Amino acid sequence: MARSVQTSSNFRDALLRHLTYTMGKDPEHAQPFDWRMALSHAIRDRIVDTWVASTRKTYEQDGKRVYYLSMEFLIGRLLEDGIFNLDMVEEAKEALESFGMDMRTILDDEPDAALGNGGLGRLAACFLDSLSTIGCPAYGYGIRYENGLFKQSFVDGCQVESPETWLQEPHPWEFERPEVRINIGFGGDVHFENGKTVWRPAEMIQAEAFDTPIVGWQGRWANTLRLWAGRAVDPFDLDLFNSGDFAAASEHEALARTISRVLYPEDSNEAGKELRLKQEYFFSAASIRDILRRFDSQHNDLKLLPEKIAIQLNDTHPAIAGPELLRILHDERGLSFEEALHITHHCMNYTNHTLLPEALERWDERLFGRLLPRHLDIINRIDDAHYKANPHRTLSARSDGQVKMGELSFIMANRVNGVSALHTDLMKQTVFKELNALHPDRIVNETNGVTPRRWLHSCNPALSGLITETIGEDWIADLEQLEKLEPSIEDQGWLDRFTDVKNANKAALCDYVAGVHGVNLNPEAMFDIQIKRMHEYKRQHLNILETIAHWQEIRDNPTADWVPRVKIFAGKAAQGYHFAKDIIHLINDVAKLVNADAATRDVLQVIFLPNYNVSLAERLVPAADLSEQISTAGKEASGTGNMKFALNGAPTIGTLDGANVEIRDHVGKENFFLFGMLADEVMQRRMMHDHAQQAINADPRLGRALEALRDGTFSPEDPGRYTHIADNLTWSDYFLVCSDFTDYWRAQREVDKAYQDRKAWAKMAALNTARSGWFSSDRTIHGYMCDIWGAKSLIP
Ligand code: 26M
Repeated sequence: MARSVQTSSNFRDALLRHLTYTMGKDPEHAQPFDWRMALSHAIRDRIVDTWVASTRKTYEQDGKRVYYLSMEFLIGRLLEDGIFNLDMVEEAKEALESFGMDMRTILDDEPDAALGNGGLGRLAACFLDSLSTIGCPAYGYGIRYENGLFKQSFVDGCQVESPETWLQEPHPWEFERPEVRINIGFGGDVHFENGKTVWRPAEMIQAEAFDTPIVGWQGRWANTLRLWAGRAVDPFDLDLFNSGDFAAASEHEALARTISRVLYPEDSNEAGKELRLKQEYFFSAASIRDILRRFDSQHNDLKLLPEKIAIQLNDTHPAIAGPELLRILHDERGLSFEEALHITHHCMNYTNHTLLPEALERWDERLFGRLLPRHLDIINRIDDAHYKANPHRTLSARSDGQVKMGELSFIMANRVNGVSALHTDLMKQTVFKELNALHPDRIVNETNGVTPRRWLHSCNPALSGLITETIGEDWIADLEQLEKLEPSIEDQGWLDRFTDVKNANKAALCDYVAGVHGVNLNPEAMFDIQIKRMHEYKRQHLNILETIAHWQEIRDNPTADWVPRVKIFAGKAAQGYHFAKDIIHLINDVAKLVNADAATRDVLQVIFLPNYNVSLAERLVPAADLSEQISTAGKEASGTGNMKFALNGAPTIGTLDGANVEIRDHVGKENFFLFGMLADEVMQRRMMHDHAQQAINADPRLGRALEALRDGTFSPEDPGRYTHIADNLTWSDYFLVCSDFTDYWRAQREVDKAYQDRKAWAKMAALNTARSGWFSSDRTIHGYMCDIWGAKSLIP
């Protein structure tokens, strides 16, 4: 692709030009914000060169295009990403320094684009990076939320949410496309006119496109992320305005804009939110229109559709795209229902990201029918057609007065995939058991991955440098080359440098935590990190209970040879998820007491860092010694944080859940601290009515830790604060915290022992890096291209 070769002085000129003419500032008076904007525009110019060339080539070659539909794209910051992908780190740094500016300060000024909740949204962002690196012609479609995921802060140790406002300052990465506006209908009724079915919506909202170029490694290719924003079709009611009712005149616009106002926080407790369903249809329908418009500009035979496009549904959130495509082909384009269904089926694919029953999307059919009456008819007909071909009652997309988005997606899709080997097996055995029996070839596995550009090269420049010095730089786009590091791991000198890198990353994290939170962490201690959304199945409470028991044991015998640890937590809880919020409060209360305890503070510190997001993860992952991946087996579909830690040289303490299974297979069982029940043992154990009490009776350490929750040790001002957590664990414990506690304790003591032998530990850590190459999202995307999409790279 066109890569303009320019000297640093040219880049310095470009920077100054944008500072002057885009920002209207004199370097003498420019603030970090002005420099960031100038730098972003200068970098963006380079990206646009590639972007235009890629788009042109996509049209010329007319290969298959991939459309990734996702409610969430958790992309984080874009400036650093752009600089690294264009290989312009030194140029950018020098240019800024020539004006007396420090690049780190400028990069850290950028707010995160937090347009996602967690793993699902971050996966979509890694996939965009890999699609562009590979050169697969692809478009991401989603929603341009004005407010991303809420900001988290702590007041007296409790989570407090506040709105996130990333768009309050200008966002330099997007291009508004006022010419791409699509009207989306809601409600109304369905008529028959001249033998045709016509849906007459009662309400219209306009979707306006905003495009962000996503550039791949070395700027060889760039794809488009197109996000839709809500606008009023008729932005201003002139009659009302002329009559003097100014507020009512603009009400229209305000209402339409609410559709893209806020990202719903992942919240399985809250059912049936109408605005959520409207958001889902809004962006799915706009995307389908846009896809068809692009297809029509190059083709005139709808039968070619499955050959020219592949649509990937990122979970069931965009599932309504299936019936929408079918509706347009049948109602508007005049294909027979059967033909429309056939074509739709061969374009659609669906990724499942969770087996948790409470997270499977279902809509009340009255709400659904009120909002999307024609789609409800179509879903009935899809069900009928499926039923006729395969008579079976329990499989329908509509039953019990509900529309079941998982079943609908499965029935519509040509391929359905899970996100790790274990998860895919469990899908076949549980939620999709009967559908899988009917369509045994439909379910495939595509184990998740992470982009090595962001999650090693850019977040851990010191390790990236050491790796490149050792094996050359080809690993960045071909991560399995990391295995070439293995011989060096036998070399003590090399291993010492690997350890130096880790120590420097830990020191940098200590500086950050001291500067921002005023807490001094012990850089000599093992950094033991659990960062992810707060959820009972992820078992942050197992971690803190073990921490409590450990603290109690240290107090019993303060002079023993304890291995110093810093326990680091971060993660957000959904606003309505009270139990998860109470666990945050507990961890903060434990931290307060333990960090103040003179008898233990040299060997044990606990900290919960607020407002976990992508950029905080980029600081924490390179500094970790130990990665906590301790979900109840069978519950974590894959996990992707687990991969980031392994790649950055932090061994895992974990259960055989999700992709942990495959990580352990790759890094070797001697380099992974395994504990806990297996997925089938979990199901067995749960049948025992007194599983928790048995576990408590068998392990005095567990009993004593629970007792400390009950007696107010951590909340003397409010002694009853954590009784309900202790009670929950004693009397119900659905996620089997108690039953796994003893084995977790054992594994933690093995970690201590292993960490004492620093040379052996360094080797284990380095082997984790060397053997994690398979977990690149490039490998995952190649899998999708070959098994699901039938798409090809356009980079020669
Ligand atoms: C639901 C209703 C209303 C609002 C939001 C939601 C919702 C949003 C996101 C529900 C679930 C959502 O995400 C599920 C998710 O993130 N799953 C994770 O997907 C990752 C990528 O495949 C896996 O690695 C994780 O194991 C899995 O938990």
